Amino acid sequence: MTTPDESTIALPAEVLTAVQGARRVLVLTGAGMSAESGVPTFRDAQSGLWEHFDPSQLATQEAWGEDPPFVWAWYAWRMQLVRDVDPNAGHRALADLAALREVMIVTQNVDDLHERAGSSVTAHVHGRLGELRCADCGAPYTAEVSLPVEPMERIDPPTCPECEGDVRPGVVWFGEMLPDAAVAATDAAIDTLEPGDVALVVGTSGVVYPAAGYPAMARAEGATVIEINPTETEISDMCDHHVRGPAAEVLPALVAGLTG
Ligand code: BJW
Repeated sequence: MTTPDESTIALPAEVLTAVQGARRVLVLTGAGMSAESGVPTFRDAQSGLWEHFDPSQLATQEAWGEDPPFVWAWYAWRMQLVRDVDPNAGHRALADLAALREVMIVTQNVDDLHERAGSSVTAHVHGRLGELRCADCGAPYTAEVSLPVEPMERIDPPTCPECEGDVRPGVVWFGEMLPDAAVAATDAAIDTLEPGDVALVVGTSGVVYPAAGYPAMARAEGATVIEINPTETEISDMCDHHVRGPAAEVLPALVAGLTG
């Protein structure tokens, strides 16, 4: 876990002023939010067994259709990895921010680190790793699954007790629709924004739609859009302000600036 060093973060005065003046803060998070917890970002080079595989090809129905045990083994490994890490200082800062402003978190992340830090999440737009369901009949699968201690190349997915289909992770693969409830909750959250409110766009490359369109939707409601990311992204141009630093340092500095 990263220890925040607020002194290294140059928080632009206009960023602090914008958040100070906001009634509501919409927080749109991507994989970079969990990077400092030790969860690799989606477009980072993968390691070990999966280093030769492109995650954007593994996260598809086609990959699952071709080889469910291979895809399940990747997800089982990631479930195990997420279970063993902790929320970072950025997750905790967002939980603290909720005591100061109305905070609505919409995340593309399939982990549960916001919740474990104490935040209530408005929407997981790409689903959740732990919400398993049958790939055939859609029945939720709630039994314990055994997770590998070491990565394994193939693991048979659990079997659905209703129809004997393969059980899959409750995530949204490319080409699949986002969950209706998550889309509705996100639209409703964006609709509540008014001029003077803020959208923090944290740790996303802004390449995957429709999520990459949410910052522009927030801006259309009058919100000031602030990107928090060490590097420039596909959506940097439409953001009002940028803080080029890691989430686990910038977010604690932002909350400290509001309270200090
Ligand atoms: C840090 C940091 C630190 C690092 N601190 N930051 C419009 C135009 C073109 C295409 C489409 C379109 N609309 C829809 C599409 C198709 C497609 C799409 O977007 N394709 C594009 C890639 C071109 N979208 C879909 O298919 C979506 N469905 C859909 O639209 O349904 C309707 C439809 C159906 C059929 C046809 C057409 C439309 C579904 C998208 C599902 C995405 N699913 C995944 C996998 C989830 C499961 C899993 O985890 O395995 O979601 S893909 C993957 O990307 C994952 C992520 O949530 C998502 C976004 O990634 P993210 O979070 O941005 O991570 P990275 O790794 O890309 O970036 C990390 C960032 O963090 C970087 O910028 C770093 O700099 C930064 N960073 N350290 C802060 N410490």
